[in-house]
Amino acid sequence: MSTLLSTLRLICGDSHVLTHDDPGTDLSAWELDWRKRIRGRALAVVRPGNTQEVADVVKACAAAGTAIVPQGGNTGLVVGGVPDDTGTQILLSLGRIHTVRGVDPANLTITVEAGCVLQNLQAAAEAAGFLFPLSLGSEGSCTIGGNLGTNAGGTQVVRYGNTRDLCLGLEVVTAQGEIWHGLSGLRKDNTGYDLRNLMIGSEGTLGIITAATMKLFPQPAAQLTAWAAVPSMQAAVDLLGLVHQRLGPGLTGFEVMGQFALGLVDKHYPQLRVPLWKETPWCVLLENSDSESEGHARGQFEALLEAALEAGYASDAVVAENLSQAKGLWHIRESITLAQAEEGLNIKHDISIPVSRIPAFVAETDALLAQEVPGVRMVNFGHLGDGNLHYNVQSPEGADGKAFLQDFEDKVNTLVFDQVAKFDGSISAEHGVGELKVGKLPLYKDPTALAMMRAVKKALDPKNLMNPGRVLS
Ligand code: FAD
Ligand code: 2HG
Ligand code: ZN
Repeated sequence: MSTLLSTLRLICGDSHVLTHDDPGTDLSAWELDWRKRIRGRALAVVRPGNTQEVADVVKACAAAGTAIVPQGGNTGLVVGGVPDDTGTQILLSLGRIHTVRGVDPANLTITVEAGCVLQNLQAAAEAAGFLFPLSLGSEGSCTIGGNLGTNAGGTQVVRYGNTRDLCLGLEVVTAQGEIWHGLSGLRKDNTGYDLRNLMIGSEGTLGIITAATMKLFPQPAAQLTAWAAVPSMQAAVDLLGLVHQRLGPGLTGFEVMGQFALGLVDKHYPQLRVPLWKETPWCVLLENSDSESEGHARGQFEALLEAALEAGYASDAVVAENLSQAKGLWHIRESITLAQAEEGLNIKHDISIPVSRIPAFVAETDALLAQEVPGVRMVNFGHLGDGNLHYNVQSPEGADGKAFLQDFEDKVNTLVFDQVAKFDGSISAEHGVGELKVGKLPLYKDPTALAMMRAVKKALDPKNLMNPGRVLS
């Protein structure tokens, strides 16, 4: 056994250092990415039990010149959290470090360890009488460390912001194995460079987040959800404007879903009973969180939908009668990713464009793609309230998924990203760069910004051992 592996076993305990040599051990859960695009091979999967063990593991790896890939729930969509295929990298799983360290009700904060599954964090907040608003389709298995690593977005950003906006302080193990004790609950602190925001969204390339202090919010008195059929993307944007005007900060979710995307949910999960989708090119899911009462919320919501129907921004709408119906509607929205995976391999884009320009972007880019890939099927949906579309591309009906990716992935990415640049957008609004977009980033990122990013990486991780080849190549 190598000296490094013996040292890691001493630090974490034999049963928390897993290798391919251990009889009967299957490392697929850590080595295969969620989309089944890439299967890596780790030197070992290492599962430390606390922050000090993480620091000791990082020090041992730094001394051996061995690269580390941090991993939370392995739900990332850009191949950022699995090892490469060399068999030389350590996959560092945060899964055992998952305690809720404490709630400070007066400060409206919760301090939690990185491996805490998002759903468990939401539940801990609720048990303390608060709301932790980050919400993603993967919340049953993604971790707050991964959410911070990717600066995850989700369905409540329009009101509460991204993960970055929800974080006040971090505990981090640096690339040298030092511990930065930055678990501040302060909302104001101007004592120099913002290291917290540098770490958030760095996808494990600058250090390992081991714990975080996150913001809590009062629970709304009532929450109402509506599902509306809208005649065009422009109508969806107009509806968004009306909703902002009428609900103000009460608007907590505004999602758009294209007909083909909903058709996939209907095809693969018919029991979910997708409403209205057959009669309309787009549906919108919107949520109103009210601090007064259910009656107030319902009155406001019904008046809003009436105005939307009258203005022609919506052609039909249903309001969930109760929480279980509302959950059902959200479940349909969250099932699009899974339905698309059932349909076969695909090309994902998590782009952002100024909301006002989305209708023109979609019309123009749809037409260009149809020319480039005859028969292409667009799975277009996402967080319209944030100007963030999942502008996904499914192969033509009956095509072989692997051959489609081989022949078209690069062409399609270039076409879409060129359009995104033309419309002043970003090639990643939520999922990050990972490995899948690392080659494209230099083509679309401001060159001065890219040079600053490289300088930061070199300063904090001079040996390039923290998730190498991700974000920056
Ligand atoms: P992982 O996949 O394990 O890792 C992701 C990245 O973060 C990797 O680069 C990894 O190295 C790094 N990382 C992980 N833990 C740490 C740590 N402790 N310190 C430093 N770096 C770390 N994303 C959205 O933004 N919005 C959505 O609405 C959304 N919906 C999704 C729905 C489904 C069904 C699925 C499968 C994914 C969805 N995602 C979404 C993507 C994914 O869930 C998020 O990126 C999530 O934040 C990843 O968390 P994770 O714990 O699974 O991280
Ligand atoms: C979502 O918003 C996720 O559901 C996943 O970000 C998007 O599947 C996708 O492309
Ligand atoms: Zn999303």
